[in-house]
Amino acid sequence: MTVYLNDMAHEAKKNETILEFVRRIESLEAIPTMCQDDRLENFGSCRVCSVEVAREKNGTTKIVASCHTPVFEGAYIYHKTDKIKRLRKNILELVLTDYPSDKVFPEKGKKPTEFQKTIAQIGIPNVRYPKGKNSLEIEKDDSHPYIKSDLAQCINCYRCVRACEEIQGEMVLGMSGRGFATQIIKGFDTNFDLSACVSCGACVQTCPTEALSDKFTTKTLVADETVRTTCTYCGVGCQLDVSVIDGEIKGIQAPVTAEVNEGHTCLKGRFAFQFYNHPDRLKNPLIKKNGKFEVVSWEEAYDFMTEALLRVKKEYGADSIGCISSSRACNEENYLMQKMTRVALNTNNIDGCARVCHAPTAFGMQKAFGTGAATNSIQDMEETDCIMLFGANPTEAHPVTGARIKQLFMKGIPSIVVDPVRTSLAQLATYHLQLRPGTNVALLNMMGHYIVQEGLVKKDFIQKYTEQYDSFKDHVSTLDMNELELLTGVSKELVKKAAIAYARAENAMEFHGLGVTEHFQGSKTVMLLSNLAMMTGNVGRSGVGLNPLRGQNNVQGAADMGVQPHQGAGYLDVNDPEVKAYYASKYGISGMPEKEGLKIPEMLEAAIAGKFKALWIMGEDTLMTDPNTLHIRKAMEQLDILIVQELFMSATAEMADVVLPASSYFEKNGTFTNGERRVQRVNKVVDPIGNTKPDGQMIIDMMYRLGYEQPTGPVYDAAKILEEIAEVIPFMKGISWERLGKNGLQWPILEDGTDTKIIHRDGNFKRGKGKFHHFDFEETPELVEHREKYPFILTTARQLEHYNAGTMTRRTDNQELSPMDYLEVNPLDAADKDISAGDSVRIFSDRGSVNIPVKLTYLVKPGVVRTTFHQPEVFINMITGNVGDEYTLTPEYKVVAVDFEKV
Ligand SMILES: Nc1nc2c(c(=O)[nH]1)N[C@H]1C(S)=C(S)[C@@H](COP(=O)(O)OP(=O)(O)OC[C@H]3O[C@@H](n4cnc5c(=O)[nH]c(N)nc54)[C@H](O)[C@@H]3O)O[C@H]1N2
Ligand SMILES: Nc1nc2c(c(=O)[nH]1)N[C@H]1C(S)=C(S)[C@@H](COP(=O)(O)OP(=O)(O)OC[C@H]3O[C@@H](n4cnc5c(=O)[nH]c(N)nc54)[C@H](O)[C@@H]3O)O[C@H]1N2
Ligand SMILES: [Mo]
Repeated sequence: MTVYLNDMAHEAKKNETILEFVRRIESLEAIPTMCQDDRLENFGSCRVCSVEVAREKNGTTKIVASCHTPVFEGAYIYHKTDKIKRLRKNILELVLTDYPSDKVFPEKGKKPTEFQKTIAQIGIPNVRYPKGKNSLEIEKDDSHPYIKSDLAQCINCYRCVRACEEIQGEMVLGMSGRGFATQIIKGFDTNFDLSACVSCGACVQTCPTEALSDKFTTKTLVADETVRTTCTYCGVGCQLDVSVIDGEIKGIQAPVTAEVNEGHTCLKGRFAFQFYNHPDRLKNPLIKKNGKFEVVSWEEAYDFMTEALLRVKKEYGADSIGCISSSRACNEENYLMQKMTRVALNTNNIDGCARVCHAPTAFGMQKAFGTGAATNSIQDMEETDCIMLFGANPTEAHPVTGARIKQLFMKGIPSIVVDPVRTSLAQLATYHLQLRPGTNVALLNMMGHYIVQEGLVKKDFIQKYTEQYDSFKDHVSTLDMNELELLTGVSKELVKKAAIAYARAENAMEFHGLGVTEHFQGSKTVMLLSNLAMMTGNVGRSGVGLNPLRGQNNVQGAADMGVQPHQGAGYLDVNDPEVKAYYASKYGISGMPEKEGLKIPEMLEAAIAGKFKALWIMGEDTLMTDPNTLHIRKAMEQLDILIVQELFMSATAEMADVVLPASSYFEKNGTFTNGERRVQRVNKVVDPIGNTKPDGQMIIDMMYRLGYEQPTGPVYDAAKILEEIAEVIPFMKGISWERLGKNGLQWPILEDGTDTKIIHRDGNFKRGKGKFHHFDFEETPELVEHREKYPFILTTARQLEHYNAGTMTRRTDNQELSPMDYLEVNPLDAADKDISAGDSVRIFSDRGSVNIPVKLTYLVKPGVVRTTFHQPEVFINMITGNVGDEYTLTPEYKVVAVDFEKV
């Protein structure tokens, strides 16, 4: 359509606002704004962006707010007439009446705020009115460890209120009062610390003044440098802009151009960076001598390790050595770790955190579809008509994705949450199926049964693209719904309604988490979730699919790189002779290890049996996070040598013979792969702390000592290693450091660099045909054996403020926000046991007991208790058990038979 800007004809886009149009044609500064933020709904309240518009040349003009007025055919727009300039100045004058006069200009040595830029753009008016709001006493709020408010600087633009609601989906901020007393309030007009604020900082980032700011004053910092990198915490993979002054990190903002997080991030990404130069950081290599750690040189540490590893290899064989790689470290480092294990130590004993996490997802989805990764992208959410969230709690664990899901739930999209806990998303969902922990298979069989019964299956899709449907159908059709209703504890009518909602939706999307995988029947559950998608044709286009919310920042990547004992880089089967020959030729060696390797629990068992002697752990706090601590400790004590690469003296590092100090992700280059297969750059922000080295460097150093010359040379260079990865991994042929650019690429990445948003498109399953499986529900041995004596079910999960072992988040102000793990108990159970809020209990299982403070809540049903596993003061894994998924041995952290008593 043709639109005229100052009488010049231009092509305008459909649905464009006048503001967008003028900014596109002229420049971002063409029209000043105050209440406008591209990420928020247009608001049109401040009128600073006003322009004159006429329907014809020289026609009568009307003044409109350009931010919320769409362009129209033949519009004549004038954006810098005298009338408009006067109007803007008058508005600004009124705003400045209520604004501190000493904040009109930027402070010395600071960047101007957005509002200060707007003032400069419009020109400072002469303020003729008496002081309004600012004649009142307005207190500053310093109660929160990260976020501050100084509402004297508030210009009532509502951006924070809208960001809180529209981006984060919280309604913590609001506006209250009238006239001069109008002001932003938190919660029921408390300070931040007592409000329900989730500390995401969206309000701080959007606030155009310093009415809301963070304690690092990130917005107005004049940084020497701002480096874009990828967050180290969860699998969402947020992009961060990190500001550096004098070689120190001073603040973090979320870039609005990031495809993954679009200018948003959670409190961990934005604020929890103080761990990186915490005094506790390990700075030198350590060797334990006579039970005490001594600082040694890198040479001494390497010599000691080389000697010990070669000795163990000679005495007990290569398979008595094993390595645990790190999903916190980069792809390049994980690639090197598995390569070193296989080519220099000559064993397939390499494993990683997926073992205790999403291994059943990889296994189950490979069985059903052929690929063990998310079928779709997070962005697809915008195109779905139904969301099923199965055993995942993304508002705590994947907060940026969680916030997006929350927006859709609040807008009323048909939604199903399957979770024994009434999570914040369960509270908003259309259907919450609050099952007994451990009964996923039974519940999914019910859903399958009802979808068949209601005739809602997509016969065409099933016939063309899948196999084994009939046996699945026959199986679920004969099941007794009354029996399963009793087992799961969810009314069959409710399950039926949810199943129908899922099956009837044009496009339905599944997201799942550890509530699926960390179970005795974890892999089976994944296969049944795959069935649900296939039987309703929900695979292979946008807005559908099976989307595991992968956990660690680089757990997807670690697996892609070959960090598992049965598959090498790119998931090729290490038992296959052709694959062996392929890797041997790529790695330039004569042959690959003979046998498939051991999984972590098998390594530990073998250690206890005296057959496994050397364990090398990179970035995992196995003692704290693997189940049944005493069992792990016993295994570690049997080792001849335990090597740990760490940032901190973790519980595991305490057990080690050699501790190597690693550089954190701020201090090195590489890539992380997020849960939607997107490989993104990790860019070095600051120099390595102390005498630390990137993990990749340590591994290369050791490769040489163990007799293997890494072809990319003795210096860890992420871009070069990425070239080697492109050579080895078939689905990464086209990857390169340059091509990754700012927003990364989603694999498969073709030779020409094209990436892939959706896999198994149009029924083209990676394995050929999608495969149906069917299973009966089976009670976990944990309950069968122990429930008489320990009648409660403990389920363990995570909380927003802390990350896994807590080594990092506990060394930030997040510890102030959340100082403890709590046991959540239903008040009815508490009453039975004479326990009140604030009490501590001793909780015990067949493995041991720990003390923990109690929180009373109706979010768990009677008979179920829940806690998190972040605080070593509690050390909850002392009581978790050894039952694991039948196929992958992933521990059943989600069902532990326990009892508890007041202490
Ligand atoms: N803040 C924070 N974020 C994190 C992490 C962290 O430690 N802290 N860790 C990261 C890691 S490693 C991972 S893997 C992800 C995990 O992220 P999620 O998969 O969301 O993990 P959890 O919170 O452990 O468990 C998810 C849900 O499963 C439910 N559940 C328990 N038992 C059952 C069951 O039998 N059936 C069903 N349907 N549901 C059940 C729990 O109640 C819980 O709400 O988070 C990542 N993000
Ligand atoms: N009870 C219970 N236990 C659980 C779970 C549960 O739900 N319940 N969840 C399980 C799951 S899903 C997971 S993934 C595991 C996670 O367990 P871990 O992998 O042990 O947890 P993290 O805290 O992520 O630990 C990683 C370690 O790496 C270090 N680190 C960080 N960055 C780097 C780096 O660049 N290099 C090196 N060398 N080290 C680095 C950190 O200091 C930290 O100590 O926990 C499992 N444990
Ligand atoms: Mo995980």
